[in-house]
Amino acid sequence: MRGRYSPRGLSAAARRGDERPPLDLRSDTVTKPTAAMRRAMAQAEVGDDVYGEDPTVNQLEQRAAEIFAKEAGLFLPSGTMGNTVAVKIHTRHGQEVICEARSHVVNYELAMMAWFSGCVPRVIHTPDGILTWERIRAEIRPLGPHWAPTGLIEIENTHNMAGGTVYPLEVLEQICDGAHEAGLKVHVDGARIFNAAACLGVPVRQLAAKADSVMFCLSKGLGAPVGSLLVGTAEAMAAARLYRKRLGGGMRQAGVLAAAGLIALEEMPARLEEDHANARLLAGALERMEGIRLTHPVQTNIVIFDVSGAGITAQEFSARLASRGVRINPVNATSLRLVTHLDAGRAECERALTALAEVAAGAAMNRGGERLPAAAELG
Ligand code: TLP
Repeated sequence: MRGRYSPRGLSAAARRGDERPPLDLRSDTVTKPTAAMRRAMAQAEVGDDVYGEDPTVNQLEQRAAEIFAKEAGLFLPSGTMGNTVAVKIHTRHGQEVICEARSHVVNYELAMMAWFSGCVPRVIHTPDGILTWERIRAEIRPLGPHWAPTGLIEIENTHNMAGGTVYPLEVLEQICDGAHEAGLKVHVDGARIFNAAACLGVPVRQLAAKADSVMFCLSKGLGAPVGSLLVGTAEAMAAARLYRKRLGGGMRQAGVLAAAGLIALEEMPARLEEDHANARLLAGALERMEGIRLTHPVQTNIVIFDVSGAGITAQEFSARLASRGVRINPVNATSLRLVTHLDAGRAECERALTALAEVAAGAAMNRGGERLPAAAELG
């Protein structure tokens, strides 16, 4: 029953008398809509978007297209659907999609490029998530007696699992120029492209200029509760609209979501540097903790660090941190990812630092000792 006291439901932090709600650094997807977003949602003018009659959705799509200097935009419920639809409009069944080995489109979208578009990924391993035209060119395949032809090049900017890394502008341009000369399209998974733009100090339209389509998320660093956009040519977006419907993404009075999205799009990019500064603060301190190693230089709002030197698994590190009221997820057996965002300001990040330092110091103390205490004992 709701509200009933349950000691088992309490975290160790709460049992110690720390009543603050857990600090959630698992992702920038966890942010709650701001008061301004909630007001705009309540007041949004709406219509049936499947008929193209929702004025707020139409406004959001138009603004996205303007900001990215593309002909048209399409509002979708998620980034996954945006990438799925983009792969579909640019490819035919039986083709390959060239992408980086740790990209979201390969690892976290339930094989949608195979399921919906009949394509397979041709992955390129990189140390930092950043592809170059040289590496891509070597993987392009023509149709042959044994080969599936390349249908599309997909790049992720920022690259999530490489630690929020950013494509240098000239690398992006070389990829797009090379691809176009080879008769191929480029789709950018720009879930966090505003973070990339903030890092480089350039407008997103410059990062998007030569790409054929860009997907970006309103529901990550920009703080909206729901939604992503795909931008590109009017013809491509008209095709994408039909695929969105096929996937069940035709929403009706979606203006309530688009209203929050407009605030995210117009007002939130300007504050992303705060998240980047907080990520640098956390990374700088983590680097000095015994047994901890950053896997990449931190450029944006994502910090990935390896704890194997502390003699503790990523899972155990995460559990011990959770018992101190801070949530972050492992990305594999030895590394964890933390993501800064709108709902975790400087004070919260300092609180996270204290917890991280305690867990790292506890692990270091036990390293070489007889037994690592379980998270529950530390609580
Ligand atoms: N990323 C999520 C998880 O799915 C891993 C996160 O917490 O970072 N492209 C990129 C680069 C992403 O990071 C994500 C989400 C998506 C696409 C998909 O967006 P949604 O969650 O809206 O489908």
